[in-house]
Amino acid sequence: MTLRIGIIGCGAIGQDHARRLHFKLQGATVVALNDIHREATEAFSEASGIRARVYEHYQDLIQAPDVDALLIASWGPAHEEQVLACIDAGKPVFCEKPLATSAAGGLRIVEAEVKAGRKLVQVGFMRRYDAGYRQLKQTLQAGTIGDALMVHCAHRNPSVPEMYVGDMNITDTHVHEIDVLRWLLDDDYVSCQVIEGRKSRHAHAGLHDPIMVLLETRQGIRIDTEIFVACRFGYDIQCHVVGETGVASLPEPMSVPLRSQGRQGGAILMDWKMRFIDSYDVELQAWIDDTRKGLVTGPTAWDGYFASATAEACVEARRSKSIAPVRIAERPDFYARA
Ligand code: ISE
Repeated sequence: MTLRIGIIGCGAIGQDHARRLHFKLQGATVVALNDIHREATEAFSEASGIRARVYEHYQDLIQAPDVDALLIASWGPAHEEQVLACIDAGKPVFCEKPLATSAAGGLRIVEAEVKAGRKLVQVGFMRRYDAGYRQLKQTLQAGTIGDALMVHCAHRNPSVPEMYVGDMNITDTHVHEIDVLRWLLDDDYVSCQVIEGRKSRHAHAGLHDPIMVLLETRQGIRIDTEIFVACRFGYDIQCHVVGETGVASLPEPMSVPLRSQGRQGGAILMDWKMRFIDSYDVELQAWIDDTRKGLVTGPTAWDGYFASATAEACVEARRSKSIAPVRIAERPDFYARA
């Protein structure tokens, strides 16, 4: 059975996913689209060759009898309501991060899913599907560097749009480290702190950039992450795990090492969509395969809630300029770790 998918939110990433699902991956077809910009979506539907039906209201798209599963790539504040509507309709849904923009919103989704009695939600934390992070996790699991003690990370973007302001460096950007490090270390967070660095002259008015976020895990592992979204030089993701007997690092993306014009080096990616492009394919193929079997094996609603609650604690820590506890509700058995 080919999985018939409806997509809510057809901006840049929604369009990329639509093409990926429809033309590149196996076992799925895109049959329905919805976006607040209806005309642009109709134009995309035609120009891309997908030729899916465009719905004015996402509620109608979710209810459509020929839509088996949903992918949500609308803007973050709309996610909670849309995911809840999918659960209500009993349809599997892949939701881009963040699952919800507040801890309370994430918890409402968790509660709705538990009530529905089966897992329907997967969250788009694609770094878990990245070959480099997977190799790093295998290295840690093999015990090659002993137990992890500290982790040093950097999440650098060359620039961000004007609409990226306030705490988005936590809720939109650092949320990736929040999820992937929890998965990598198989641990949960207990406290956090945010330190603002000297402000770069390239940061726009509504944003303090760079910042440093410190997390402490239940096992006492300390994590520092530099988030620098106007770094100008490239899209640069670093992760170095310090263990008892060694350091294991996230592999750099492949690029041709150059010796040329009196210099030695290689290119650095500029576009974040390219850095994890392969992991999007692996992630969505796994989601299609799982959904056809009625399973969710990727990041769950619980993981999405955990990320939103941790991000919220970081925002609180930033406001209070102090170390804030990461307060998490009791995990329902439904989401017990394997
Ligand atoms: C964007 O939404 C992402 O998901 C990227 O991975 C991140 O690097 C960027 O800062 C976000 O705005």
